[in-house]
Amino acid sequence: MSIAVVPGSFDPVTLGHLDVVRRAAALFDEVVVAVATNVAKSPLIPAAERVALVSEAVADLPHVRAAEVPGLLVEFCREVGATAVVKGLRSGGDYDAELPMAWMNRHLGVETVFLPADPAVAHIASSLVKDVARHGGPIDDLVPARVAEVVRDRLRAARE
Ligand code: COD
Repeated sequence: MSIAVVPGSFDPVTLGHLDVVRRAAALFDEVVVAVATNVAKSPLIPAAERVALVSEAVADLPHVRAAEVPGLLVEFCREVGATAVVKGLRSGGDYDAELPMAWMNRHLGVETVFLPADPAVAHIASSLVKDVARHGGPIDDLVPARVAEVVRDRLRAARE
């Protein structure tokens, strides 16, 4: 049985992330979407809610689930029995950022599989979704409907 982990901050989960999750789900018997907290970023949405939003977005895929990664990604991979990490690449910039992590994760025992972003969603980044929403722009075709609602609510609460 092949198991893969698709990790990210998912703050918020976007249609770009979900495209990678669906394509990973076609390649592996089981996929665990690992919601981590990137120490370099301070999240808009708490981890437990990000897990709930991802779970809702992948509810139609029976062999995909979401969970929070409390610490080291490779430790989490071992716990769930995953032999691969799957990541999406939108650009050379993503590649430059991802390659050192892939090398380190391989050193620690888990290989990385890169999937090129679908050009239809390659422009979507969580940071840009928040920026567009922060300035009152439309995000409904960038994230699932429930996620758009949560992002707007969280930004409104942060302003008050
Ligand atoms: N299309 C395709 N792929 C996309 C798109 C899109 N539109 N948007 C984002 N992606 C890809 C990104 O390239 C990335 O691969 C992935 O989706 C997740 O993106 P983010 O922005 O949600 O998440 P990051 O980059 O902040 O996540 C970093 C991790 C949390 C994965 C990393 O910090 C980590 O592994 N942390 C756990 C602790 C650990 O093990 N550290 C050591 C790592 S070597």
